[in-house]
Amino acid sequence: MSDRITITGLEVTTCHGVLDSEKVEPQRFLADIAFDIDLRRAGETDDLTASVSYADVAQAAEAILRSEPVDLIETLAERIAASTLAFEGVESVEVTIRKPQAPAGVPFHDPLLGGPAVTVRRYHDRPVVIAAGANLGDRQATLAAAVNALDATNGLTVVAVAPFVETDPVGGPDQPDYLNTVILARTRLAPLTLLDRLNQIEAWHHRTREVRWGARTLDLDLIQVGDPGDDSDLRSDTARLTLPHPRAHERGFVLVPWASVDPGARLRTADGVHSVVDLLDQVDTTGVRSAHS
Ligand code: PH2
Ligand code: MG
Ligand code: MG
Repeated sequence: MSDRITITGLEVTTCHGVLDSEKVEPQRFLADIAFDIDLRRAGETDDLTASVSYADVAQAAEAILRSEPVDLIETLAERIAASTLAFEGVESVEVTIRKPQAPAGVPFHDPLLGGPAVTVRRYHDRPVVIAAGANLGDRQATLAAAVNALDATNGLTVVAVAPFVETDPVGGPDQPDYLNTVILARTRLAPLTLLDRLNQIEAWHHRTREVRWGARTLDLDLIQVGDPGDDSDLRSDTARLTLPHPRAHERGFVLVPWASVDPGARLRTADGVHSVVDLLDQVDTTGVRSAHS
């Protein structure tokens, strides 16, 4: 992501430091925060909810600088980085903490911006599960191309791809059989940025959306972002994105390939976190066959 919001020169005078004298003599601490976030939608819609308010990020950082004294500016940088990354949409962050009046036993030329500083860079690295399906055109070639396009995405790395399965169509009008798979990846991208990318790859394959659940050259669905095993999975219920996917737990064409590529996988449903293998026991999988290619 090449978009970025920068907050420079947040200043708090307080008592962080290793030395006893620093715990009683306040000195200046300066924070610079730069975070990467997809700003296209905010720029197009003029809507703050499509971005992150720099005021909220700055005030959270100020509160960290003002809280109980700590020994290290590393600790301040780490805490501010974590606080900034927790804002929805932020993909990565760089935090610099300066301590221009630090008692380092040497003279510093510039009393405002001289002295020591630490910089930390932190980014999300979340597991993501993507379901892919195709039932028009060269399904095999389309799914393979989609996997390549995903792996070529900046900020996303494909980890594993389930063996393709041939499946009876579920719902919708009369239509050809599907080829389905599940792709495991890791990403620093925010879910909506990922969704835009999935839609872009679908569009490259001439995906159209006339009929709900109708035949399609390529369908890429976000199933889960983060890990429900440690409660780090993202939950979303907006017009554009529901996470985890609201129907994944009842779809053999998602659960079968997912369990085959990750037998330990877990999925959150309305009544809690379940192993995908257990969910598979509850669904009819007679329409799911291995695809011999
Ligand atoms: N996708 C749908 C609706 N029905 N059926 C199968 N077998 N495979 C799919 O990928 C599929 C479906 C809507 O996305
Ligand atoms: Mg779908
Ligand atoms: Mg879809």
